[in-house]
Amino acid sequence: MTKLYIKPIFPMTEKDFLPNPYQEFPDKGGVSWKAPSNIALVKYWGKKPVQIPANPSISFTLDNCATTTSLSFAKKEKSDSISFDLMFEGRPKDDFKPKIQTFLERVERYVPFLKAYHFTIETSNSFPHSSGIASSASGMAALSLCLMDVEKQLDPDLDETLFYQKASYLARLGSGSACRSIKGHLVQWGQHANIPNSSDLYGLEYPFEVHADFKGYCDTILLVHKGQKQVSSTVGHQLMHGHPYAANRFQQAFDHLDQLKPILKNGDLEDFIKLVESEALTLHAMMMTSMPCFMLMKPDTLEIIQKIWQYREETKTPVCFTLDAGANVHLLYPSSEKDKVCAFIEDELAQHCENGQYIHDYVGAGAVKING
Ligand code: 2P0
Repeated sequence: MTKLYIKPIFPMTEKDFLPNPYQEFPDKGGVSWKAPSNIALVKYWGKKPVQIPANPSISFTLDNCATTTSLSFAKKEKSDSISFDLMFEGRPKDDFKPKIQTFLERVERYVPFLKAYHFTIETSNSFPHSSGIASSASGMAALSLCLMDVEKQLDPDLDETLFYQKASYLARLGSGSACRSIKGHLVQWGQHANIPNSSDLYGLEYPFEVHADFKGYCDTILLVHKGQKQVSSTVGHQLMHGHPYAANRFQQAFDHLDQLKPILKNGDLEDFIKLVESEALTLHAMMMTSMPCFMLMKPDTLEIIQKIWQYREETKTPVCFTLDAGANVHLLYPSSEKDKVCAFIEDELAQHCENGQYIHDYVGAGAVKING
């Protein structure tokens, strides 16, 4: 009897991201993409080589906080190495180059046109560079989409689903959380037995029902501390190796994704708040119990958290916080509460922000191509 081999559609493996033979090589060209930042509800903290998360995560895609990247390319004589110039907000930025170089070397296997061209990468952020908002997620996502756009010119038959999946795959190799900055609203990353098609290799648009309230959810980013972090996320991830609480933490993230399913479906804000705040403080608890230990929260971070708890208790407004790997506080609330919460921010929270600064953002639809 002949056995029929049916290629599984999912899950995708690394090999599925190797390109088809390229059909044509234009001499030069240019592409531009704008990719948003994201804020995790269930956090990625801990990884295995190469950029494989120790636990699954899920994030809201943001809208206002974004990176726009233009990639121009010109064929070169000798195609034996990767070469590029980097401009950040209109000026050459050599200190960003090593990270981009590492990224391009890592992805070269999947986008083997890289050595055929000299690239000029021009990138800018919608948020102030020194705001403490991580630009690596939006930056790597925007650059990966530009690379995929070039690949689409070399392989016009490239399927749209694969285009975005591969963009997320490439972005992950630049910065883990970047793989969640391609698509919109809610993006899940990391294999989970109860989430069909979930993968460690790329982010997935959350496949379950989501209550309408979460689509326009607001995130006001309170800029508590705009300076350089004392400990980078890369080091923080490493410190999860041999961490005394790592196994329990990873299990908790799996469990939280299960628990989120009915919460997101029903719009159950009370349980949403409990889970999201627990995730934020667990992330920082992992930092505080690493060896060596470190702390990224500042006194004003704690003042803000106390005020949020008090305000919620007194007014019953469903507002909560989450934290990234830094001192800034992300204030999350339904758009229907916007007026009330904005007054609360101005009256009570802005005084804890550096120079009184904060950024209003909300859940967005994902990256977009910029037509030049
Ligand atoms: C997250 N963070 O899920 C978690 C929560 C920060 C706190 O992913 O080393 O910049 O580039 O893979 O993605 C920040 O880490 O780390 C992060 P790399 P990344 O958003």
